[in-house]
Amino acid sequence: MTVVEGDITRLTVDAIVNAANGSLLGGGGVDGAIHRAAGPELLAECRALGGCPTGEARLTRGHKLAAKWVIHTVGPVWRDGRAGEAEALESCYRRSLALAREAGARSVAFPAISTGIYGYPLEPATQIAVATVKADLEVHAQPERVVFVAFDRRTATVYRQALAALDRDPAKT
Ligand code: AR6
Repeated sequence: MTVVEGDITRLTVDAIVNAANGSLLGGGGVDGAIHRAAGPELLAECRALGGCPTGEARLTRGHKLAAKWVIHTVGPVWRDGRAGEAEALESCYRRSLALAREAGARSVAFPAISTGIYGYPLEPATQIAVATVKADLEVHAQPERVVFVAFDRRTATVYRQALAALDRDPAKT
């Protein structure tokens, strides 16, 4: 697991994860950036999927992206933390990794799902991201590489601290 600061659409990995909405028909944030970079064929492929429930994920091709696959997952909208947000967010990471594996993706890049427009507080969302991915990688041989893509400095710092804490005290998560 590594942290990269930048634009997920520029990464050369087998699969990138999109923080989508339930319609899968595009939106703002990272979703908008991925659709712009992949081209209109991505939207056409998404239309045929008929949407995706919160906490689940769907696979498409990457079209004009360097990544071969896009895994669209629908994170929870933050309400008060007692509406199942944590379970839904954990499920996004687990379902995305399972789809990546089915597709044979050896490297996967995740944005900080739900922490933008959907308002999930960054620190707890980051804990869920790193702990869920770590647990998955411990029991599966693939993917071999997971990159957390931070779009801004603060997000990168929080991710780096969370990974460093895992290294210091692996039993905690
Ligand atoms: N590369 C990497 N990360 C990015 C990029 C990028 N190009 N652009 C934004 N981020 P958000 P959400 C970061 O709002 O909270 C859409 O309209 C961003 O800074 O993209 O899950 C969908 O259609 C933040 O850290 O996703 C949904 O309606 C993180 O990606 C809704 O937004 C997630 O922010 C989903 O909201």
